[in-house]
Amino acid sequence: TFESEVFEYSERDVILYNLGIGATRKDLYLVYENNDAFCAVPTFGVVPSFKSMNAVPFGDILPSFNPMMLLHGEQYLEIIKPFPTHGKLVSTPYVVDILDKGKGCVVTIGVKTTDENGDDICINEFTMFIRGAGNFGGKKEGADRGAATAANQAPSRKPDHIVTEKTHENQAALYRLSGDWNPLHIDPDMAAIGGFDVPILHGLCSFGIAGKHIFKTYCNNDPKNFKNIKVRFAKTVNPGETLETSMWREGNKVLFQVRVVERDAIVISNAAVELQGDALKA
Ligand code: HDC
Repeated sequence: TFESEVFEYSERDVILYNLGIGATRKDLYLVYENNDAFCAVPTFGVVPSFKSMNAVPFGDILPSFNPMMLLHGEQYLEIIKPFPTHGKLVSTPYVVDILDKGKGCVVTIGVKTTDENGDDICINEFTMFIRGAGNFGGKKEGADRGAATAANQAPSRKPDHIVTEKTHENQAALYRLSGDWNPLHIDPDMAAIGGFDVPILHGLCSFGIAGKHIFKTYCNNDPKNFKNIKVRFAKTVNPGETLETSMWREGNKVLFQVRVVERDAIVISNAAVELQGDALKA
């Protein structure tokens, strides 16, 4: 394991996160602390772990590491206890797997987050795809870790629900204030080093937007109904593009994918949310 980091937050951080994933003044329960149902969209669970992720010494794990070649490849988040709207949480990262995919190296870092009493709050798995860092003679396939590695193939039938949302040109500039300060998402010169024409949107911003669509559609706006979420970031998204989330309910799972409408490109694939609680009755 790596160093633990403490993340102390207030309602302000919850509102900032919700705004960063496209909540509006009309979503009072997401942007107004005095609303009775005020809560963080459950994908907020990635935020407390970020400080600890930023401290992971990738240069020690991977020789000649270039941060601009790192892309977020996949994310898994499991919520054990819904987040308080303020508090102090402790996150501890650890290495889950390092894979050699030839054209890239795939590194998965797990992060366990607990509250002040030591009770588990959530577990994340961040999978990073580091372009050009493969062919080091490592293993090619990881272990089956259940929901964290599920293939989640989108069914061929028509989606049960589709939600479309245009992101804002300033979406990445706003989202980064929730803790991912990576210059790839704001600095045109750094984005160019990574091979991009413009700073790209955070994977976890699209993840949050899609997670919000599923939360609103299937969870009756109650975080207790949202168990876990897993996605693959299949293609990059530029701030300003329109995201279309297609959802298919299959038992306790909502399989989903996200398409950029302007380019007809699937940007999130192999994705699902597992429901629990009252959401299973519907
Ligand atoms: O899928 C390609 C891609 O571009 N995806 C989009 C990536 C993206 O936009 N991510 C979000 C933005 S970046 C970001 O948000 C950074 C953030 O700030 C970081 C936060 C993390 C904390 C940091 C702390 C410092 C790409 C380039 C990833 C792969 O595409 P290709 O090169 O075409 O690969 P392909 O031929 O399809 O597959 C090769 C093997 O790799 C596996 N694979 C593919 N996509 C993957 C992936 N593995 C994990 N994640 C992905 N997204 C394939 O399965 C294949 O493996 P195998 O040969 O075994 O089948």
